[in-house]
Amino acid sequence: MTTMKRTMTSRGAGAIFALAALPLAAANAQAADYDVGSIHISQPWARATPKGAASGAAYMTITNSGKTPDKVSCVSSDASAECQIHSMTMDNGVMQMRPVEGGLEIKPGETVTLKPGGFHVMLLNLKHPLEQGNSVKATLKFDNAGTVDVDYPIAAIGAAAPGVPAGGGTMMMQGGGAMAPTKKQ
Ligand SMILES: [Cu+2]
Repeated sequence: MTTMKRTMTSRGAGAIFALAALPLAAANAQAADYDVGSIHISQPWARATPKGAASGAAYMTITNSGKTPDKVSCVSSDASAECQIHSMTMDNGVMQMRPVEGGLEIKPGETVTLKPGGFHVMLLNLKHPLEQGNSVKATLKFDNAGTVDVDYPIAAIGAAAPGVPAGGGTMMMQGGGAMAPTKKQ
């Protein structure tokens, strides 16, 4: 499981293309990895949002190779007025999400994956829609490791994973009904 490639793309190259016609477009928006202290962040990505959506979500994998637990919070994002880390749980068949108070803990030696249906970076009060092929930046703060700016390449609306086209029956974030069948992607 440690064959993860460290991919650094030449910045800007992927962002300017309008690759809407290519099903694999999202795979071209390669994500960078980040290291801060003993924290490693891999495969950051975000989901495109429909026009008018109030919020969006971003995801990543965080590994703590240090000896002490760390906690991560989202400080700010260039695309939204507010940024939080949320948990998501199923309560009697209803998806509930709430802010992780005090930050999301990453124990020593632990890897936590933020992904649809689970923990996520919540971008609240979007200033503009998140468009596939662009990227969104967020500043994360780790209590021990410090602060890091992460670029999240934006995948398709409803994508289940980076580079994977939107599939049927994908769970949507809050205000969910907004997922109209769209030809845009
Ligand atoms: Cu949320």
